[in-house]
Parts: sequence; C-alpha cells; structure tokens
Amino acid sequence: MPTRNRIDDFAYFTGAPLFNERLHVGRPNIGNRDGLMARINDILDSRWFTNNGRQVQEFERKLADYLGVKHCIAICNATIALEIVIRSLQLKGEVIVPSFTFVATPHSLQWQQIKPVFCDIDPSTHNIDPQHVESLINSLTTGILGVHVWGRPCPIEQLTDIARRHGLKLIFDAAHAFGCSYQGRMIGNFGDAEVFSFHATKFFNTFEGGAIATNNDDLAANIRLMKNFGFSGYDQVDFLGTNGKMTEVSAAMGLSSLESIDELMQAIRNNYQQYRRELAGIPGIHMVEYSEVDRCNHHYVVLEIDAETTGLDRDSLISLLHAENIFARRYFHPGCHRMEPYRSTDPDAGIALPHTERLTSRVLSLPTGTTVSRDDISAICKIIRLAVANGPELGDRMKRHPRQ
Ligand code: T4K
Repeated sequence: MPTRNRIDDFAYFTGAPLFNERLHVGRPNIGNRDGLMARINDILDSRWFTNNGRQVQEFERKLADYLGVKHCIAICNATIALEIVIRSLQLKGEVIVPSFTFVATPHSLQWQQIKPVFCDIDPSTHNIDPQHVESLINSLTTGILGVHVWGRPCPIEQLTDIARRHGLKLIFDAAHAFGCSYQGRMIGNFGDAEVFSFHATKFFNTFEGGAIATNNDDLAANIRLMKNFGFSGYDQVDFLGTNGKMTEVSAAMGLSSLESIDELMQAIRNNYQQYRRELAGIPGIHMVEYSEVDRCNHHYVVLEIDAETTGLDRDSLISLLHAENIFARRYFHPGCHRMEPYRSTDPDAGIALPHTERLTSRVLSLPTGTTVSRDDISAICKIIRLAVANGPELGDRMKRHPRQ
C-alpha cells in the first residue's frame, strides 16, 4: 500500500487519491453467505415471503435467546419500530430526547405530533445528560427516549430512577447497541422497550430491519398487533395499526449474521484496536473508548478533533480524507435541533445544548467493518498522523487553496 510522506503528496493538492475505490463508513458486513443462500432458496421454494413466516419466527426466537429478553419482535426498520413503541406506550405531548443522534430518533416522535424536547449530552460519554433531562420535565412530558450513542449504554440507572419518580415511560433507541451489554445484562432488557436497527450500515444487518425488545408481555402483544395493521384474527382488526413487518429474506440475512456474530465482533474489535494503537499519542485527537468490562460491538471508530491543539479543524481533516477516497462521516452533524422541522420551530434551541453544539463540530467516524483491511487502517492512520503533525501549515494552505 503506497503512503503519504509529505503534505505536498496529499490528494487534496495533487488530485490523485490514495485509494482507487471509496472506503466507506457503513459498508455492510455479510455473515454466513452459504447459509444465507440456502435460506433464500428455501424461501423461494416455499413461496412464503413475508407475514410472520418461518424465518421471522426463528429469527425472533434466536434474537430473544441471544439478548436474554422475553420478547423480541422483528420490524421492517428501526424508525417504524420506534414509532410503534411510542404509539403502543400511548406517549403524547412532549418526550425528552437527545439532539446528538440520527434524525430518525426525533422524527419518530414528531411524525406522531409529539414534540421532541432536545436534551444536552454529557461531553465525556456523548450520551443524554440525566440532570438536564430532569430539568426539562413539565406537565406535558410523557416519556424519555434515550439513545445508546456508539453502542455505549446511556446512564440507564439514573434515567430509570427519573422515569419512575415522574411517572414517565422510558424507551431506548439502541440502534447502535446490538451485541452490547450494561453491567452484565444485554442491551434490550432496559426501560419499557428498546429498539435495534439492523440497517445495512449497522454492524449486524438484515439489509433493512430492526427489532423491538421488551420484557413486558402486554406491550409485546400490543406491538405484535400494531405492526400488522391491528389484525387480531382473520378479518378482524381491533385498532389502528401499521405495516411494520420484516420480510423473510431480511430475517434470513439476520439468521446468517447471527450464526457468524462472534467472528464479526472479533474482526471489528481487531479493527478498533488497530486504530487505537496506530492513532495513539497524536495530540488533539481523542478516540472514543469502550468498556473493557461490558460487551460492546466496537462498530464506531469515532475521533474527537481538538482544532486548537491540532491546528486543523474537523472539516479540514474530513476534506483531506475525502480527497484520498476515505469517506469519513460527520455523525451527527449538525445536531437534530439544527435540522428541519426543528430548526424552524425553535431556532434558538442550541443555546440550551452547549455540549451538543461543541461536539457536532468536533467528531468524525472512520471506516471499519469486515471490508476494511489492516493495510487500509494503517494508511488511514498515517495520513491522519501526517496531517496533524503539519496541522497549522496544512490548515493555512487549505484555506488559501479551497477545493471545488
Ligand atoms: N436511531 C439511530 C441512532 C440511528 O443511527 C438510526 C439509523 C436509526 C435510529 C434509524 O434506523 P433505521 O430506520 O435506518 O433502521 C445511515 C443509515 O441509513 C441509517 O440507518 C443510520 N442510522 C445512519 C447513522 O446512517 P446515512 O444517511 O448516513 O446513509 P448513507 O446512504 O449516506 O450511507 C452511509 C454510508 O454507508 C455511505 O458512505 C455508504 C455506505 N453504504 C450504505 C448502504 C445503504 C454502503 O456501503 N452500502 C449500503 O448498502 O444514514
């Protein structure tokens, strides 16, 4: 693998990228491919493609076993899954949610005319700040929707206590946290319900997909009806439902991913640890760390860039990397409160979200997953090291020669 030795070599200036093909954040992982193909053939032969077929039933059973949770309901994606949980729990009025998340989280509330009230984060964990949550509770508040950002669990005990004291429902958006645990228990067991995303870009995917995990029998029964239009029997609809069903092919993908989950996790953990070793000691670059005690999927290789120390801000570093065909992402820039419709309804929301505002201008995610090789990671780390070593000069040159 060729590398860069001087800043004059950077593709930002030469136009010749180090990688011929784009290295993406979110390249899908594929589990047991032969097993998947066999299952797809079975699906085709059986002519049963959706509506709670054999693959979905097996997937749900195996997911519930893996998570150690009573109920796991496969859904077509996590956004619809969140909407179904929110509706099943009869939330209304206002729900407190972080702004530092993917926009699907607040959209799932707003879509149902519930106001997402944005809460700030703890800058050391990037997760929802319980003290700020409590200060936002008023007579209209019906719930808290926490997000396990990067798969690192929210302060679950504190949020559970707040929810109990104020009589609020507690949901976790666990889109990032499949395969992670909190104090020895798998994520999926906390709050009233937790929602996973199995989107193609997640470490474990079903092409598109998601799941709702809960230990509440009544809630699970309600969700099962709601994801199937409200049908309680043949020709019998009991209440307003939607179509949240997962297809058989998606469930087959999930089952084959589940068969390979330990190898997938190990490969991604190896990538993370290599990044850690090769980025160690670069002043002004802080890599998000994961618990050594609890399980985590290590799917997000996230850097915080301190531009005052590096002399190079996050966006300049992203531009350098993109020019090399390294498609780092700015998750979650600029923060949901700066996206529509929230920006228009509350243009000053950022005043109460100082940590979110700061973090959204400092973070970037690097490519990982089974398609990223050891050589790729080394090349990426060398570029970042060289860029930061020459930060002020590089930043200055980039300002003088902005790329089109
Ligand atoms: N809550 C949270 C906290 C979430 O992060 C998400 C989803 C949700 C809820 C909702 O879950 P779902 O309803 O999606 O199940 C992507 C994903 O579309 C989204 O699922 C994910 N979060 C979010 C963080 O990332 P974009 O707009 O960044 O996607 P896109 O098309 O730019 O793809 C990202 C990168 O992945 C690209 O660089 C290319 C690569 N990619 C993507 C796909 C789809 C591939 O290499 N192959 C592919 O098939 O949102």
